[in-house]
Amino acid sequence: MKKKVVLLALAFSFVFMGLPSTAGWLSANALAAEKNNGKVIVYNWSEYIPQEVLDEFTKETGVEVVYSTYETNDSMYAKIKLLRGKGYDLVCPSTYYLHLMIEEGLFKKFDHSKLSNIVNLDPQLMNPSYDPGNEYSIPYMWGSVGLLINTAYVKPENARSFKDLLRPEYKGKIILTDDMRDCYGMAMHAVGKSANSTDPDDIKAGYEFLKALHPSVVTFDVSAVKQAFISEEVIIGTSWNGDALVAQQEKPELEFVYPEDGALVWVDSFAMPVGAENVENAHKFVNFLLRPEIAKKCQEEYMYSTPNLKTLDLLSAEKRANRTLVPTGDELKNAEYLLNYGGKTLQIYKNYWEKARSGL
Ligand code: N2P
Repeated sequence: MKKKVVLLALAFSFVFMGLPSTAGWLSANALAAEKNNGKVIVYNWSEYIPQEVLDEFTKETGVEVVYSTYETNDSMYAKIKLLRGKGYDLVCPSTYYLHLMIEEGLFKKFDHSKLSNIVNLDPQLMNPSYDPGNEYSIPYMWGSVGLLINTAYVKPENARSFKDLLRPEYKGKIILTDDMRDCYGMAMHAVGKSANSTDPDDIKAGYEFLKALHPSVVTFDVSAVKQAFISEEVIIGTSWNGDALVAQQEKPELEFVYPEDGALVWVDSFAMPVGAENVENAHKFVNFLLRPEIAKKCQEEYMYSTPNLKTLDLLSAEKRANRTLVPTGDELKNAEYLLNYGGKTLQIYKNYWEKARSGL
């Protein structure tokens, strides 16, 4: 950033001194940044791409990034649907919303010939059932919902599964993710059901769990989870693994647990809303994020798992061995991907969720 300011100041001083073209002195990158190559309008999860990376993209390409953020898939979906896919060039839905939005025709296809860095992505995370060939979605980050505990107060053996949240000693000290799929998914696993179940009896069982848990919950939240743990307002609850790792940097006694009853896994992928106007720049932006060293910057800032195999190679041995970040053992044994379960079932979940969240 500082460097950019210095370069601009230099350029201005040349203009004022009436000197001829500065092309010989300025780097190719700086020159590119002076050209206005248009923009790309990105709507993404908050705390997901560092400002430094956005600046670097603009500096290199001259493309302005118009960037805004959301806290949940639900709010992103509501907006894109309302605008009928206009107004944004890229969004970053999780698996199940991606699935739904592809079905609803809200996205347009990527041109893979413009995404040369796609080869860096882990084949295991490519070609999902809901988007064969990744025509509509390019994985950006992946992670899980598990338990976060403060080991100063919670013994790991008393927090092995989501079910343990019901233990009386946690009453008034619990935070839950304020997101229907993540939170309800946790409840479904706690009662031994699939988080993607469409069976009304299963869904009711999940609701009963949430209802029983409600008196113990201090807050439902997505944006202040780290803070709630750091300030010790809560000592146990559900969390995304990235948030857990970032909070841990400040409070080492925090520990992320992959619950025995099964974590919930998501892959967040970039997709182009059907009304996207800056398609060329959207491709440039995604391809830039797929560069190993750029994906590394994003990974290091927010601590989610990267789908970029070349980036994994660049991480320190300590990081690669961190099972919260790179779950390669038993951690994901009973884990489940959240998938779209369709309109009628969604409504049943929503009705129960509204009630459960209000403690009714
Ligand atoms: C980062 C958002 C994590 C995304 N703040 C969870 N799908």
